Formats: sequence, C-alpha cells, structure tokens
Amino acid sequence: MSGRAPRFRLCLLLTRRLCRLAPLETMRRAVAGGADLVQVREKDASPRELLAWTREVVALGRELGVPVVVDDDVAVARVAGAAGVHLGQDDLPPEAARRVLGPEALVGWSTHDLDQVAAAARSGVVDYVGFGPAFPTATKGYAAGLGPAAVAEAVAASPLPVLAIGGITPENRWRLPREAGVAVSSALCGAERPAEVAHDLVEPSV
Ligand code: 3NM
Repeated sequence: MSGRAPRFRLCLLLTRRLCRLAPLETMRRAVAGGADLVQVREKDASPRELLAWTREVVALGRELGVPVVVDDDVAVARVAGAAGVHLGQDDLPPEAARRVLGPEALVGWSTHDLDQVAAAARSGVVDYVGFGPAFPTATKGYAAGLGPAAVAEAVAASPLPVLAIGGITPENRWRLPREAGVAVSSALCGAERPAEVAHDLVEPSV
C-alpha cells in the first residue's frame, strides 16, 4: 500500500501471442536484463487457461525472484498464488481487490489522466499506477500517445510510484522521466534478445 511500495523500474507485460521466443524464455531473459515485475496479460484466454498459464509464470517468478501480477483477474491472481493484480478502470475497484488479496498483495491501477492518478492515491489501497499511453501503440489500439510532458506531470503529481506504459521502446524510453518505471509489452515480447532490450530500458546508454 501507499508509503511502502517498491519502485519498479521495468515491468514485462507478458503476452504469449506477442512473443518471438518461447514466452517463459522471454520472461527469463527479460528478468536477466533488468525486468523487476512481470504482469501476465492474456486478453483472449479462458479463465481456466489463464489459471494454468499464470501458475507456470508464478513458478518461474519464484525461481527468478521476481513478483508476478495478473492483469484484471483477481480470482486467478489469488488462486495461482500471484503477488498481486493489475486493474484497469473498468475492472473490480482496487478496494475490492485488496479485500480479496490481503494487505501484502501488490495492487496496481491503470490511469490515463491526473484525476485518475489522484483517485488512486486517495484510495489508500493502490501500490503503483500505470499511466498512459505514453506513446502510440498498436497493442491497445491507441493512435496517439499522451507524450513525455504528460507523463512528467503525472509523476510530479503522484505520491504513488508511476509505471509509464504504451509504445515504449529503448529508443523513446529516455524521453520519459527517470523517476517513472516503464511497463513494456511488444518491444520486449517481440524481441529476439529480450535481455538486451530490457537492459536498454533500465540503463541509459551514455
Ligand atoms: N495499457 P506496448 S497502453 C496494456 O495506456 C496497455 O493504459 C496502456 O503495450 C495504457 O508496450 C498498453 O506493446 C499497451 O505498447 C502496452
């Protein structure tokens, strides 16, 4: 919860259909390169399939020492023993997720404007906010991004850690504030060398 939240530098948004390598190999290499949070993001899986897959990701997360959160699905997060959940604005409210998952769980909330960032802080139950889309992205069908200045405003306004999200690549990451972590799907999942890409997303080249 607020005040004791870890600050994540790089969240791998792991989506199997976007992965060039085997998905668990993508995860292994992204974590080796610096990803310190993994989100299971499968929009098309049935609950049964999502549970089975999440169990595999959680097991690898334990081996690698990286927390795994589940996109949207609080029940799957709980049953699979995930570290927590990442919620969109139309998912269960974070208060409800917190009640289900308990005080130690990670609860992230996607935000898209400063009012939503403020609401996340007021809730008292959110650990970090996603803020985006930072840049245009086909992954979620956003033709325009909010841009680096909007991300900087969100970071300045937010008492909670911010993970910028949407269209982020090693090429544009350093246009975003360093105080923000980043959450990345296609640039990591689609990579032939996820460790190198992860490294370039957490370490600016001089
Ligand atoms: N949420 P990629 S943008 C899942 O703005 C998601 O809330 C967004 O994938 C938001 O790194 C986005 O491939 C897509 O652009 C992230």
